[in-house]
Amino acid sequence: MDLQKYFKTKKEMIDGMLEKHFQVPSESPFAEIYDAMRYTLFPGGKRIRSILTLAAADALGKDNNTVLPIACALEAIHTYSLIHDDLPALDNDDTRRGMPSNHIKFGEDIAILAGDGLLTLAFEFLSNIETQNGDSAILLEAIYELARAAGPRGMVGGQACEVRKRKEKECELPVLQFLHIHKTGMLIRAALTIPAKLLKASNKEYEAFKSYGENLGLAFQIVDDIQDAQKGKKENFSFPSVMSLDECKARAIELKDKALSQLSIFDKKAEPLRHIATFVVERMHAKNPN
Ligand code: GRG
Repeated sequence: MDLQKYFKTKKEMIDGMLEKHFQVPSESPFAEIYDAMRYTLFPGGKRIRSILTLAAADALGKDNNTVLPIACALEAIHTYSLIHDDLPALDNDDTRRGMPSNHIKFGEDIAILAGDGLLTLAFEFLSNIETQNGDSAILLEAIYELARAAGPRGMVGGQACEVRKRKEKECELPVLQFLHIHKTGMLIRAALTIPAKLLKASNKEYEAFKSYGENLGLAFQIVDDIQDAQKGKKENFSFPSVMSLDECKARAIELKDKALSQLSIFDKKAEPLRHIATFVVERMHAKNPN
């Protein structure tokens, strides 16, 4: 299949829906906070989490429109995490995707609020979904899943552990894995499990998505670390700081293969998910990755 074409089509759907949520007239009292949120949301990055959500719906043979609010919620949370992560109190990064970071452009005060706004909007998008047959119990489960993945026992918890560990300077592999499974992996896993919940996947399908997401999430972080190391960036809390680059690459491939094996219960409708796993890991060979 043509994965680039698939990405383009899905990105257009996601961006189209996000645009609808992020329009506000310039004379509105909320224009500034919307400007700040839009600044990091558009054009955005790879949209990998939201595309995974649409690919999960495809694998189940379900309509993408039903899960588009989940896709938007994930992009909103991911964008908030990047804005807050760049702040002086955390990573203190002046640039993001080759542009001034949000706080450099809008100031720390508005950048903090832009992150808060995006996080809150994510739950607005999800709770506003119209469920088939008015099944609000399923919607509640989906909202719970997102809160759990993004919160203090998920992404925020992983980040908090990393902040604490950074003060200790050293980090061994099991601790590093724990941090990244939470910081990066939980949101990627949620990109699969939330649509599974909402689309009433079977237990077997849900578990397969969950494991695919966990393995892919960790592979994604290892590949990100490999790319940073290849650009000459030496990070203490990265996989190349505890393993050789060859060992990191072998581990990423092993995780990808594990992710792929979870998809054996699905038919060819899961081809996009299979190709995405390969794409994520092959990026470690790219000369100019984005
Ligand atoms: C709650 C402040 C806070 C942070 C949570 C996710 C996170 C922790 C911080 C973001 C910074 C970071 C580099 C995290 C590692 C995960 C990762 C590789 C993020 C980049 O995701 P991509 O590659 O980004 O999907 P694009 O630019 O494509 O959207």
